[in-house]
Amino acid sequence: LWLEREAALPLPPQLYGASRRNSEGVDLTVESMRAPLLAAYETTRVPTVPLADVASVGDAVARALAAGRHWSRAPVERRAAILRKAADAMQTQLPQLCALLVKEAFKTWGDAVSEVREAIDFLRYYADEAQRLMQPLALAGPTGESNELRLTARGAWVCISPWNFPLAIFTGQVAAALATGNSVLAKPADQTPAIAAEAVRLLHAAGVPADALQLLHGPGETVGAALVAQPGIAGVVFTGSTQVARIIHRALAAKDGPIVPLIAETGGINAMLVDSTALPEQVADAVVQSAFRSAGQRCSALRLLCLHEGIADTVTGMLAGAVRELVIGDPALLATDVGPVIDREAWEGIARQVERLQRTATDRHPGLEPGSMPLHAGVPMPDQARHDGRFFIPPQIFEVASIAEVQQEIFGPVLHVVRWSGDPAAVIDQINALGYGLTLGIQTRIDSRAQALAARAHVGNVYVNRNIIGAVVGVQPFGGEGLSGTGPKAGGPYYLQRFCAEQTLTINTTAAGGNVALLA
Ligand code: UN1
Repeated sequence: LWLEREAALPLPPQLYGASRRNSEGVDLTVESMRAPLLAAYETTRVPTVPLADVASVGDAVARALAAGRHWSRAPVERRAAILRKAADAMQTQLPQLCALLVKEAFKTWGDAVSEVREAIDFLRYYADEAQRLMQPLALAGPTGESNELRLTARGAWVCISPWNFPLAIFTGQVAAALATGNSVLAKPADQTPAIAAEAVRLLHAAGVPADALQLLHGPGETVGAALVAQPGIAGVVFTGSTQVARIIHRALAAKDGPIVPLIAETGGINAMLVDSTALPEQVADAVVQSAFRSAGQRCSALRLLCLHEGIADTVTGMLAGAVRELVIGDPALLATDVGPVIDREAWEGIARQVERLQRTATDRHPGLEPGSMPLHAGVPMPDQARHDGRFFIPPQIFEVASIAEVQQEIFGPVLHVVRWSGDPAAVIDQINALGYGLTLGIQTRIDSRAQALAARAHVGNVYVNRNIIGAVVGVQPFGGEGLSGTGPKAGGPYYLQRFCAEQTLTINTTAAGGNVALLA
């Protein structure tokens, strides 16, 4: 019926992922760099990074403030040139940085290459953006006055970054603060300090003064908390869980002194709505990429697939087949699709959630063994999932009865599926009611429907007829609403403004003002 009323979108060209893989299933982007990547893997070691001394955090802030006074006075062109030089160094070091990401963060090679490129993009984009934004803006005023608006640095920023993009998000936060003339106290995730230390080394070598960018490695509960409690800091930028963002927000609110802004990018229960006009192969490909790539350890990852009942059996059948094809294992092997999750703690948390979902599914379908319920695709959860100190979760798909049942973000390769019929706008309302608002996928061949549903959704990033991960810097600025964060969007044209103070300068150009000009 819809197709009678509305012009259907043309069929897209042949599917995404497939064209990037050769006949052995190897990612072609990575394949073209096989020799330098593997050579770097042989020679790269993961260095230990010293823990910051909590007692000296105050001194670090004082040094950052002093260094920031010089750094902020440097012309923006000079700061931008330094960031571009660091980007060039990352480009040259791409194989070594990738190898470090594979060894320290268990990234697959495909994810590692994408991540280094994203870090480079952040450096270059914020360099360009700072040059654009930090030019004084002349504003119209009454005759006899000149008015301009300018952005200035705020001071010392605390940058707290996650292990899941330990180079790209780390570099993005730091580059945004530095480009705008701020100094930085960077606290990377405990699990991934070495790649952060390497980024800092490259930035220092490119010309960022040592005290203007300091790395303070250590647990959030001690080093992170001490940094946030410092009276002298100008702002905090954080990517991580909603729960930790709340802890930081409360800590900042409880302090005396200036009101300190928080930029937080947090989690999501990201959904994909699929209507009956969608192309099943395209849906299956987008779902596999979005839910299981990076072992589901992206805040953008797909958690909730909402399938129209007319297409649900076809899509779930394809998904079950596609998931069986995924190669799970050592991320250092080029053909691996899904590597381990980050550590034992993460594994235990996800495993507990998977057991709960298995129990619920077995209750709903009495007589079924765990691992054999209708929509439980993938390898059953192994009792002993530890290999070589690595912790694997095979991709999991569970059917649930309603959207409201999915209340918690599971940060791993676990997908919930729900069937719907009737009005798709009501489905969007239920997704909105979850309170998160990061990414949303819409799969439909009705253009006007995609537009209307996107407008109804309270989310930061909507993707139509494609996967919902891998936002590109400067092209798909990334960040969400509600429980998913404060905005502004990273890699977008409004991001840097939040790192700046605004100042207007009004000069009387008549009478005394004119005399001042004459005397000068
Ligand atoms: C995160 O996982 O914390 O679009 C955010 C993407 C990435 C997500 C990064 N930019 O997949």
